[in-house]
Amino acid sequence: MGDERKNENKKQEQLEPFKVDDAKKHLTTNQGLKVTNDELSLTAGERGPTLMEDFHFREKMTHFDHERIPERVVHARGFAAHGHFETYESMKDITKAGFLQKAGQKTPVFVRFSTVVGFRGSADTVRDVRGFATKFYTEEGNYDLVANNMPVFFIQDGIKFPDVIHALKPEPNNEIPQASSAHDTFWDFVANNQESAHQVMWLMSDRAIPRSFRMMQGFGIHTFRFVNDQGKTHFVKFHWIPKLGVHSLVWDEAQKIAGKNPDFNRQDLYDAIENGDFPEYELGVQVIEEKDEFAFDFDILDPTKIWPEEDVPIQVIGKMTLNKNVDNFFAETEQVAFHPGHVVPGIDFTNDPLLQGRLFSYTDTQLIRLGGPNFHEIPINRPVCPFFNNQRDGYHRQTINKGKVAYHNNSLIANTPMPATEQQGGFAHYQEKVEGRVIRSRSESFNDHFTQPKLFWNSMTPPEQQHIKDAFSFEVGKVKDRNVRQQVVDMFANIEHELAAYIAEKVGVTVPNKHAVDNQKSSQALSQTHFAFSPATRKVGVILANGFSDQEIVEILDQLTASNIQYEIISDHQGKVTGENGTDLMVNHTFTTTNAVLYDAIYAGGGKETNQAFDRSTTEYLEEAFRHYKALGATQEGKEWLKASNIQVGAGVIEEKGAKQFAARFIEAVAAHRHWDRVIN
Ligand code: HDD
Repeated sequence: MGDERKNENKKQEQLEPFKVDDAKKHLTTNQGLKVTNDELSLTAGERGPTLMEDFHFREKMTHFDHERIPERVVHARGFAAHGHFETYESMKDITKAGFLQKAGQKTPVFVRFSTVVGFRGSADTVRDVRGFATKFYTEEGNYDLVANNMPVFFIQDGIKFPDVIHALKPEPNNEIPQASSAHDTFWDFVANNQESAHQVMWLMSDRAIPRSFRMMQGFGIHTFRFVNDQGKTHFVKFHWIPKLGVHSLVWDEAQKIAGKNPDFNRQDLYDAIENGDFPEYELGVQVIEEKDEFAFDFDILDPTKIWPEEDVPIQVIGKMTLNKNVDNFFAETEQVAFHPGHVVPGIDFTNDPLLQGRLFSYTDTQLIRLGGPNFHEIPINRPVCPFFNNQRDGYHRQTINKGKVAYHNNSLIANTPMPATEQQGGFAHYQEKVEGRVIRSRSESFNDHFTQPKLFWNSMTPPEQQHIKDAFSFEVGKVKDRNVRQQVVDMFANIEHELAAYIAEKVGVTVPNKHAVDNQKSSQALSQTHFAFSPATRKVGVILANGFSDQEIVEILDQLTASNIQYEIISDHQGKVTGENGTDLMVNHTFTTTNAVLYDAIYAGGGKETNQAFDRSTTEYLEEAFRHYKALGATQEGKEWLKASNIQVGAGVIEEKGAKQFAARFIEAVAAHRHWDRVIN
């Protein structure tokens, strides 16, 4: 256990010497010279010109002028945290990866979540794929699992990545719209690149508007290989499964949050970690034996396909816990450099043409973004194990390699640093036999673009299907070119006629003939209802006015805390609210500094001292939360507010007598996440 504890903290220990605390120190230049004044430039006379010899001014200004680096070309907006991964049981049988050999083994990790399309300063809650990139700092070098929160991708070949991203990003003539796929070029791309169908179904689903980074899955997407110490390989897909379940916002709410708090998802992750509510994700693998490579009715190398869990079950092999926020956003979150080609012995690639394309792109992008070939020396990117080779020099080199030999082979230092054998931990690429002509062509086995999107559609519950219909209607409805709208509807008629007909009607184009692919199968695991539901770490807005009934409220709030629900007290003024028997509670927000969309549920606790403005704000909060299918609770005067909002009890609207009974039912309603059976007029 001692050793494991040591490993768990190894990255933090490595980062420590790089940290600087400026508090209570003298201000100096970067050369260490103490300065006497930081507010006035050096001038010739009090009203005279600034002097060139003012090195302090020049240094301060030059550094400022160079503070920005290019944002990532995709996944520009992200948020990251530190943590560790714990292996549940030895995976020795199928992989020799060092960090998967022993139960209880711990490996430090750094995870960056992101949106794909928006610029660095865009909103968190846009409809988009989310990145989920994990760097495992293993004893054998860094292993990066550069994943997304959807299990398939838009394209099948890396060479098309610039095309899909150009279509998806803001249009180049006017740079509109920001962080949105709801525009002509994206949907034109979709209709003319039908391999995108499956990912687009996921993008139109609730998965694209996660409630929290803590409540979304991660998928390695590609088929990788596990290799054991006998050299035997298995095909493998990776899954992250959040312990809190998989939950999403509703679209109207997501759009409003983008204005009310564009940092909604990053704030949620930051706060959870600061509160000690460490997010946890289990790592699962799906494994296919090499002999079964062709046993499926899809090509297992095709990144637009999933392996249905009914056919290939997931085996859970470990758990990741995120338990530390970064100390400095730029140094850590912005400078971290992931790469799907960062592998360790025991994990290898396949011929998935998308993966092969990625293997080029990631180093290349860091060279421009981080300004040279030494980005591996930036503290967040360094492996925790030592590294030695004959690479030298380049911008911002930190390592001071001693000696005069920087080549191989040599005799001066006994031909070192020397390659390792596999037994010594050297990485040997899997010796796959390959042959073929040099061609630009794709296997026919990649050509079925509609059977699996239909499986996804079949697997959705009715509310999830309705959300997909609405999302398509919104997005395609934003497309100005009628011809593109028609092409999209015609394309999705290949998957589900009911869906296509619905969109056609909404976006004003012709309903296509029925010609959907024939697939009746469904997979329960694709629906978000398949995952955990829990009240833990949910956020409840509690509306109180002066004169609330002390005893009841205090008991209910205690019950919320006991279920690890976070609550904030909302009133019409800051400071405190006082109960009828003199209990003071601190107000967290006024009606104007927060908003109903920022909570999972609203509890109208009551209070006697209200006025018309108070009542109007309360009604707005309750109606908004009701429209977004959230749990609502009311006690005492709160019941009057509910009545004034014309909200009926039932379907997640709780009005129970007695603090204990109320709290129990309300907490249950919060855990349910949303109440889809509610009728909204
Ligand atoms: Fe990528 C970043 C995930 C296909 C090229 N990608 C990036 C990030 C994630 C992914 C999570 C952000 C990493 C971070 O937080 O710093 N990308 C994926 C997944 C893909 C995928 C799951 C499909 C399975 N990507 C993909 C292709 C290419 C790229 C096909 C190019 C051929 N991706 C990049 C990039 C980025 C990147 C341009 C931009 C910033 C970076 O690499 O570091 O190289």
